[in-house]
Amino acid sequence: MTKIEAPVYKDQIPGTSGLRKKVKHFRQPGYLENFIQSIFNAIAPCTGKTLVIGGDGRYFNRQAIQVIIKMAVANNFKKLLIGQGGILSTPAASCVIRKYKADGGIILSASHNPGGPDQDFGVKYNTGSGAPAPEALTADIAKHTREIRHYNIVKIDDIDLDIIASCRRSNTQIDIISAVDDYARLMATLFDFTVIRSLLSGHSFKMCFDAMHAVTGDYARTIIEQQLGAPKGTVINAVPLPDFGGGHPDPNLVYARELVERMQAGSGISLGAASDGDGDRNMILGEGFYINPCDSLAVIAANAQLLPAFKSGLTGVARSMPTSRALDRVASALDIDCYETPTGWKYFGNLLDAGKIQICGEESFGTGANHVREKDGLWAVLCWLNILAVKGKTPEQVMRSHWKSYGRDYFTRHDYEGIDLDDAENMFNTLQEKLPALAGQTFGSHRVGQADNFSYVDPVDNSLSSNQGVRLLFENNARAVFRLSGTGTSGATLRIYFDRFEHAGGNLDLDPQAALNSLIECADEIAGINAFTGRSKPDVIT
Ligand code: VG1
Ligand code: CO
Repeated sequence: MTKIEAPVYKDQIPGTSGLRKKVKHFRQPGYLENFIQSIFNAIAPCTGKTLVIGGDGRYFNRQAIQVIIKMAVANNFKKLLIGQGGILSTPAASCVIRKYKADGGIILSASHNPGGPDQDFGVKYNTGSGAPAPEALTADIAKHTREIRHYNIVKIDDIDLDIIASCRRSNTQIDIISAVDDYARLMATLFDFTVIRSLLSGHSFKMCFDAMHAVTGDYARTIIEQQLGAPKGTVINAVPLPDFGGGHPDPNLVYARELVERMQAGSGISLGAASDGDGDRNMILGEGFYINPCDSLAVIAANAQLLPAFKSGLTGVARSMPTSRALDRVASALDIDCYETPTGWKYFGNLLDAGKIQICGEESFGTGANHVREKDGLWAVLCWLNILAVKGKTPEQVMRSHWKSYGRDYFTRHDYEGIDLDDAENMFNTLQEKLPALAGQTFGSHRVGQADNFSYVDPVDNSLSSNQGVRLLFENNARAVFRLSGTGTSGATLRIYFDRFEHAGGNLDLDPQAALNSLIECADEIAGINAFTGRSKPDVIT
């Protein structure tokens, strides 16, 4: 074992979902190594522990895994479970950690961010429950990165990641396992595969799943085509590529354009779905019909009793704060608890572990449940398939009848990407200063009822997370929420979320941008987006 002196990097601070930087940044001498050793130092002692390792297959995935293996051996881990080819989708990694009772896992992914030599890479640590490291642990890892003196590594040949086999190096057993099998088996226990199979193999129902050249390719082919009998070719862009084919593996209306085009009205394709770089996000489309993730979450919760996994009902659900309150309406109809958490999956972990919730989600195309501790793209698609198969309806019919019973929460998110960090900070500071005086003021047709910066006290461990987004709550029950992204790697990304409720008897057929237009204008007036950033319109609207 060699101890190598570690240069200290001051920017190894995990964001919303792990440490994300450009590949070039990760390739600085000792950069990856220092962060990995800091994880190991934070969870020490490593002796006797089992670690899961896998990634989304993006550029630098394989090299990084070889480094992590050598460091894990040097740090005396008992066992490593590594996805074949270095691949594990984020939900599959969570599944494997739980199934084999590993002590934790390292997932290599920058999720929906592009990949390639000039693009993004990321590292995240999940705990023994399979959940993303909670805030206290990520803070401890960051502290170790500033105090690190050396890292441990062994000099051994690279391990063959492509063949399922076991080997031993020093005290460490290294198992290369199937990336797909455990996850696929778990899915089969959660859904009625028989009813989905008859839907997919019939002639009246066609679907298209866009893997966006990212990690879900193999998972979707195995489950949707091989096990559920959908015709070959149902999964498109199914081969994972290190640069995701040059695309942006983010399943939304802007970046999943190929799917959106295939799903135009008249296409005859009943269900369209896409997943992101690491397989934890999902977008659901009907024929010529977009389903907002907030609504998708609400539909899944409302129909949970149709899914074998939730036959005995739900006790609670949760959503991130900026996610629309469509879920809350379902929870109140079901008379179950509904929690509001900060953005990021790590905040759901305690609620899931404590059995307080079974289903949860975020507006950012993330939906999941208690079967793993990550959001799960393919799981959400299987939920829809199962619900559609039982109901014998199209996605649009299911969505419209949901709105007819619960009303509709119009929602949109506007992203301003790559803005100057100082501009973003100035805008936020000014907005923050204005907050105390905003209540009672009227902007256009909207009167501010409450204006604050969201903080969250975890109901399980009482930990406090503050500064989780500026909320403007209007008296007509509309909201505007402002956050800065914690996953970007260049400049700042400003996210502004808008939502308002339209009751079941109101106009349910508006275009969300039109339905929210006056709110959008009012938010700009209050925050001065254009004045501070110089931008007149968002880069991405979802
Ligand atoms: C974004 C989303 C957030 C999500 C996170 C990780 O974070 O808004 O809801 O949990 O990405 O998703 P931010 O800080 O950029 O807004 V993934 O699929 O990138 O792991
Ligand atoms: Co992701």
